[in-house]
Amino acid sequence: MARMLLSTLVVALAAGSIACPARPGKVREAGDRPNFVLVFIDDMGYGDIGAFGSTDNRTPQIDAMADDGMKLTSFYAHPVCTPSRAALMTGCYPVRNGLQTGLWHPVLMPGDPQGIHPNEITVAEVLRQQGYATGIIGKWHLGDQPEFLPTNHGFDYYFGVPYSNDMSPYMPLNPRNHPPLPLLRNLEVIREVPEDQSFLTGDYTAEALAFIDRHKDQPFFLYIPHSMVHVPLWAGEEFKGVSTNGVLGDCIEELDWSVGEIRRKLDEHGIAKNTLVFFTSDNGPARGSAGPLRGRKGSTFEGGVRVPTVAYWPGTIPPRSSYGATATTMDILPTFAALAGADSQTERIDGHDISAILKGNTAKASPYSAFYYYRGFELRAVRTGKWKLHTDGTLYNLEADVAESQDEANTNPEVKARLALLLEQGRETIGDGPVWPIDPGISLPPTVRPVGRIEREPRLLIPRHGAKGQAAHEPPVRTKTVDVKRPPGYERPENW
Ligand SMILES: [Ca+2]
Repeated sequence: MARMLLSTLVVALAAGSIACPARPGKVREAGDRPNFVLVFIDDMGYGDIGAFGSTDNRTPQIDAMADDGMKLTSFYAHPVCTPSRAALMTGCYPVRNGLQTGLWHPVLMPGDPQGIHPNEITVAEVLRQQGYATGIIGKWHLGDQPEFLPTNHGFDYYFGVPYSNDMSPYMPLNPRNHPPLPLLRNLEVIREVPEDQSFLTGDYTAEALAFIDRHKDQPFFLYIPHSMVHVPLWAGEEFKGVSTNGVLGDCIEELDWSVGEIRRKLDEHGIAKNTLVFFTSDNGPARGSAGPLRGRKGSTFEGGVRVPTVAYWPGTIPPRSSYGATATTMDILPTFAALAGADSQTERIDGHDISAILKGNTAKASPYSAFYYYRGFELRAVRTGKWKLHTDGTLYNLEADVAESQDEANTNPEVKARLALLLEQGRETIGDGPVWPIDPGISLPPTVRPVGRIEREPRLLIPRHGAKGQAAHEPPVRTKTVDVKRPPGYERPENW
């Protein structure tokens, strides 16, 4: 039945003809399917909030939510923005949907001809099919051509910056000649984001609260992928200088305020008990703290991918609870789908329904017999239980040594052999290749579904300014969409 529903959805999407289901305006009752608010911070490290040990940043609202809900302490994302968001939206390893990198960079760039394929099924599409109102306020980063934008992938409403906030003309040197940073409402550019981005978190929060106001009487899914704390860091006027940790601390205090406002709004409407609030980050820290973990953003050490995660649903998630086994952003789709009454567990999904864990069964073992760490298309490590084997042969016991400092490969050869077998299975069933699969001569395994790719010349959302400041100068983004050579400025970054 679910398979049929999903294949019908695929056909409808491929035809570009999916219609919004009718939504009754009845008053919500206890026991109704829950609303979902998914707060996704950019580049927030494992050690950046008080509930996960930060003494640099004050986060009383998020900490209170953790006290009143559940901390997930081995919760994984992926090393950088685009693959991480692809996994979150589709419940799959990003290598499956071709979004393990952008075409010319570890993430999608403005005017990239690639993006999320129309046949991919997003959590928003699954929930909309169940009658949910679906909104995204913030950073999308799964393609900026119209076919790839959120309102063509299951979201009724979009407000935000479609990719990273450093893809602007104001970054030092701007080596890639980025066009002005656009702010969108649905498919329309409503303004150019100036160098000063201090309004962003405040405007996102206001939009999120207004979305809740509009949809409080029906099931809704509100996805809030904040642009902060990706650089450049800009705190709102009321938060400038409030922290003892510089502008990063100011931004984190503002995000904490924003989370508190969401919670206050749910209380105001009396829908807190009908709403699962899920707070996490898209990858490890760029500027912040990974706490006790080794590695940072971009790395497949724990610090690159293990993210601070809190789930809050009063009356359903037990207060002061904690889950320490492996769970991941890929679980969001199947978990939300299950709670909304849809069955999405098909061969397309790598994630698992963790709703029983969230409801208090925290003694439950991880649903992952193996979790795989990828950098771009390259398989770098596997975790099962407490053990993690890197492809360089180093083995770590994450329960005893979360910092991955003591290689135990020599003392545990049987464990190493068992995990090496899991790596082989991952290579066969998910894939493995170079970090940059676009390099000429590389063919992808059949496990990789096609990435979305437009055939025409891509367009920038805002025409690039001319070199001497004249408006509306838009040279072609590239000369040939099928040419895989990187344009100048898109060289492989160091350490990739
Ligand atoms: Ca990020």
